[in-house]
Amino acid sequence: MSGLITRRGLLAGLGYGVIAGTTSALAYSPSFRDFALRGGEALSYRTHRLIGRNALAPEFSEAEMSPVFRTNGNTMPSSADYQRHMNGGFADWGLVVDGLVTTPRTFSLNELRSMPSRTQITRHDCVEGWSAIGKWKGVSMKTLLDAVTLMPAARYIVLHCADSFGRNPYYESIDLLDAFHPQTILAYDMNNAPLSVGHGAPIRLRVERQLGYKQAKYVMRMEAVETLSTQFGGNGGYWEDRGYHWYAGI
Ligand SMILES: Nc1nc2c(c(=O)[nH]1)N[C@H]1C(S)=C(S)[C@@H](COP(=O)(O)O)O[C@H]1N2
Ligand SMILES: [Mo]
Repeated sequence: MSGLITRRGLLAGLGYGVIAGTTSALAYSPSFRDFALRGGEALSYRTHRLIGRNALAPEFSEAEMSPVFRTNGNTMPSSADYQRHMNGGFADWGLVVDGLVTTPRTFSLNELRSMPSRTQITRHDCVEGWSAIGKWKGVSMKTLLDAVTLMPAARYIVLHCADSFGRNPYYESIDLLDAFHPQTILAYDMNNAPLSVGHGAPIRLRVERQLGYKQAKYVMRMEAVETLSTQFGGNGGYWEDRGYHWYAGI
């Protein structure tokens, strides 16, 4: 127990305060934001990986939850497929888990909801300079990956989303340390209610040691891959393909 507290204190001292402070106060300027993210990436990636796979992001109490949690980015995927699922209450929607796995599977929303769940109250930090504390309930990514069995070559999990900016789909990716981290969940509830469309229905990623743009909404498919270089722009995410850093540690 004291070991955990020490590691968490170290994480807070080394990475969290520095980067969270820069992103909230000064990140409005695009050039400073770039600088902050690039400087922060190396520091936090090293810190997280040195401290270990299980260091936890801070969790908060019910009383600390933000009265308003704004939406950002896309808030209504326009594809016909998504609209059809949305209008049907996601009743015949399914999360595809495939790629470098031995038994690819599709999980219905009811299946996801009947699996063991995790609930966490965490702070979301957007590089545009706002934060909010919210409560998330969902299934651990580990539970899903254990159900399909990763092949030895798998190194990253790519999250394919239903929405796009123009012709470019939103997507994200994380490495296996974050994929198996205890706070990495596919959330279907937010603040005690089913996830709204604005916040990413039917499920969205929560990967709590990283910034807002990693928290992929409208996740339709999880693909295990060996390399990110062959996906879309090759940098591991929609924003990463436009210059943001792949490891957005806080
Ligand atoms: N699919 C998808 N996921 C996304 C985005 C998006 O536009 N599309 N925006 C990202 C950004 S920049 C932020 S800050 C958060 C916003 O989540 P919220 O709308 O629940 O506040 O979602 C992230 N995940
Ligand atoms: Mo963001």
